[in-house]
Amino acid sequence: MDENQIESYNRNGYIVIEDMFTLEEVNVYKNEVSYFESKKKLPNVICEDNKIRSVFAPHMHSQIYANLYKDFRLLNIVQNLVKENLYLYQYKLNLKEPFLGKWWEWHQDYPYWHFDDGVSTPDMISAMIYLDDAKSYQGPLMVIPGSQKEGIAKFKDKGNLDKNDILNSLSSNLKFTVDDTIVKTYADQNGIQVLELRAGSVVFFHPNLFHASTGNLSPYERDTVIITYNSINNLPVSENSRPDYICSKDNSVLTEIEKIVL
Ligand SMILES: O=C(O)CCC(=O)C(=O)O
Repeated sequence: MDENQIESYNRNGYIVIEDMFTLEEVNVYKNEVSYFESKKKLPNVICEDNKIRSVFAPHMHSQIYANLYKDFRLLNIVQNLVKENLYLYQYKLNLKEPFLGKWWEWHQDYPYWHFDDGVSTPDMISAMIYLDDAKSYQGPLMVIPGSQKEGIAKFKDKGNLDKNDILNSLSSNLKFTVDDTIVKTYADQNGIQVLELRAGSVVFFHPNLFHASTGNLSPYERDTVIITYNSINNLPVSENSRPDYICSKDNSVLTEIEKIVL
């Protein structure tokens, strides 16, 4: 990473590295997704309308995913941005089925990690790897540049949605979403970027960045992997800690794998 890329991440709250993974690599990760189709009963496989929305901790079931989060290309960038020793905090596949895949409302990730898990600073970063070419009609990630500077933004009133129910952070009705007026203020100021990217591209984003995505009404899949890294000096402290597959208890410091044998 050069200084300009680091400055761009600090200003915008995200950076895109196009074609970081080759199509050959992406095909391996994509094929592995089908392993979870028959695993819908597992607690870490989250379904909506009987379709898989997210698979948490895929590395606990798949050697292929167990290698991916240590890939030197990912760790190199994350290390340059967070500047601390890192461990794997959260890992998931977000699968948006053709015709049915549901949206993600405007939200920040950090409130979940702060309030549910007791993480005290946003010294974290997520890497979203596209496993499909994603056009606007498939519901790719949308971001509002610079919105991470708001810190934890005022939440939208979600009526009596139970904030203690962990499932309310996993479905399309999210418990912590950003207040509409704040979203509009930032969108008016900085615009909304729709990240239409090729498979193999990666978005690195800050935990306080406002982001969202629309449903997938297209006949094409929109599969992604999201890996969240945390600083080893920022371990969560919560009395009601969430399951390991959502908030990893394994805080071994990550070291890079140079060449992953697929
Ligand atoms: O998959 C997406 O489009 C957005 C996912 C997201 O925002 C999240 O998992 O927090």
